[in-house]
This record gives sequence, C-alpha cells and structure tokens, in this order.
Amino acid sequence: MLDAFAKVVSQADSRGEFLSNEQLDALSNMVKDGNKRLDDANRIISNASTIVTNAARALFEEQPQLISPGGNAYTNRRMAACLRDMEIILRYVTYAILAGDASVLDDRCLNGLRETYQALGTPGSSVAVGVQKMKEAAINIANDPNGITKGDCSALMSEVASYFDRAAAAVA
Ligand code: PEB
Repeated sequence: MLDAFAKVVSQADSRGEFLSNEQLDALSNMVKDGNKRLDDANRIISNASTIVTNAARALFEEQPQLISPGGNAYTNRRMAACLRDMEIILRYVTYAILAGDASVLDDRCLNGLRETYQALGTPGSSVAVGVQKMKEAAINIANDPNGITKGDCSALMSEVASYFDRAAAAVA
C-alpha cells in the first residue's frame, strides 16, 4: 500500500535517482491542495450510507431482476451482502482519495474481486453499475459549492472519478 509520496520514492529508488522536478512539483501541488482533498474525503465519508443506499436503490430500479425471486440480491442475506460490498468498495475509494494513490484500492479490494464474483455467480457488470451510481452521488456531494470556499476542484474531481472508474472496470 503506497501513498502519492511513497509511490514516487519507490519509483525513484528503483532507478537509483533523485526525485525529478516534475515529481516534486506534483507533490508540492498535492500539499498545496491538501485541504481540498481532506474536505472532499470528509464529505464522502460523512455521506457514505446515503451514497450506498441511493446507489443500490437506483441499481435495483434499473435491474429489478436482481431483487426478484432467484435474483442475486433476493433474500435479506444477499441484499445485506450487496449493500456491504458497495460500502466496502466506497470505503477503499475513500482510502485511495486520501492517499492520492490507487494501490490501496487495488491491493486490498479489487485484486481477485472479479474472480470472487464469478465464483459466487454474482454479476460483476451489475456491481459495476452500482459503483458508477456511487461515483455520481459522491461527486455531486463532494463538488457541491455550498458551504465551502469556492475554488477549482476539477483536477481532484477527475482523480476521484478515476478511482470509482477503476473499481467498476475491475469487476465489469
Ligand atoms: C466481496 N462479496 C460476497 C462474498 C465476498 C464478496 C468475498 C462472499 C462471502 C460473503 O457473502 O460474505 N468481500 C467483498 C468485497 C471485499 C471482501 C468487495 C473486499 C475487500 O472482502 N449482489 C447483487 C449486486 C451486488 C451483489 C449486483 C452491488 O445482486 C453482491 C451488490 N456479494 C453480493 C451478494 C453476495 C456477495 C458476497 C448478493 C452473496 C452471494 C451469495 O452468497 O449468494
């Protein structure tokens, strides 16, 4: 598990080189915009259960077969497992946002997840739709200009989006 700092250190060390100016600039910008990152993660974490519940509801509206008899989220047990899975994925996305690096998400959540769903007979493509719905909700909440100092959050928002896209692509 790496954060944005450890990542460039490990890359530079494997080449036996000092950090490049570009790497230092990127880290410097990350520090400069650090409060945006923390605020953003805080907003997503504080609204996690809303994000998960609304995304799951939207998924089941689009794919009602999942909650019909025989469906993959039919019975309370499977429904609970489904909501739990979405929450786990969202939790690792928030770790990646804080770390500024996807490796925690890759190593501890996504690695082998596609194969797990295949073995369970759970449709990964439906999980991916649920993740995309969490992305939309999380970005709407994190990018809401109300109640915060206004500024440019576009780079951070596309980074946040990339972690959700990565999770969706890993199971689709
Ligand atoms: C991954 N999910 C399930 C299981 C595991 C995971 C390992 C099997 C064991 C169990 O049931 O607990 N666990 C989960 C995860 C990590 C982890 C992400 C990462 C670290 O450790 N069903 C649907 C939807 C989807 C869904 C498409 C969006 O219809 C999920 C939610 N996951 C789902 C379901 C089960 C499951 C298990 C229904 C139960 C499957 C079953 O027992 O039939």
